Amino acid sequence: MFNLILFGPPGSGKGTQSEKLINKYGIKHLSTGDLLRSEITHQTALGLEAKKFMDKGQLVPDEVVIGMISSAIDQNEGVKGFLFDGFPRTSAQAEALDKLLELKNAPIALMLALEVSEEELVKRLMKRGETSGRSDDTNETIIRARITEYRNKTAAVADYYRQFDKVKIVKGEGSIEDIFNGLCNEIDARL
Ligand code: B4P
Repeated sequence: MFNLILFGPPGSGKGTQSEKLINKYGIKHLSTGDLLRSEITHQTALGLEAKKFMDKGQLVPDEVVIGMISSAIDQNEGVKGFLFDGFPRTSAQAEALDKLLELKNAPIALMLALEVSEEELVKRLMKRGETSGRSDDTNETIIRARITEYRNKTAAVADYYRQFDKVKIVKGEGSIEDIFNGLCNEIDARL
């Protein structure tokens, strides 16, 4: 198995690049943001609980997200690998993911970290808010709260993987194709 993490602040292009990466490498996309939004659409108890946090730009509690990812991994036996998008977002999530993958003898091969300036992030998310229908994209205060959550709780996750020499930083500004090529170069060097 070949397991990757696509990392970066909200709006850094994780969702956008994930689509292209899974097509090229044939691995399974697991986005906690998408999984949570699907729970909200289906009005499950988990979704209703998660929405309270997401609407404020806050992270959903670790136990909720870890349980969700654990069952998604179990439901996808036999895949070539996973592309984790938007997960892990805290050190507790990173440690939990390592334990889950240890059981499958398939550790994380690489974390790709997209780097984008804060002003560009806000601009992209406000623009997406015009059409996405996502309540967390429509208001600049909520967008900035998400970026603050990233700085306070998520950025340190890269340090966790850095100690195992698994982090590669890729410039996340410029054309989608150029950024994609930058990501592929790092992956191909590790394959
Ligand atoms: P996510 O769904 O993960 O959303 P995101 O980080 O906001 O977006 P992403 O990074 O994928 O967007 P993209 O850049 O592709 O999370 C939403 C919420 O769910 C979180 O705030 C949190 O509450 C909760 N959550 C999710 N996972 C969690 C976890 N593990 N633990 C706790 N809570 C969790 O796209 C942004 C825009 O930029 C798009 O419109 C795109 O078209 C545009 N864009 C992309 N690349 C571009 C480029 N190169 N140039 C110009 N525009 C570009």
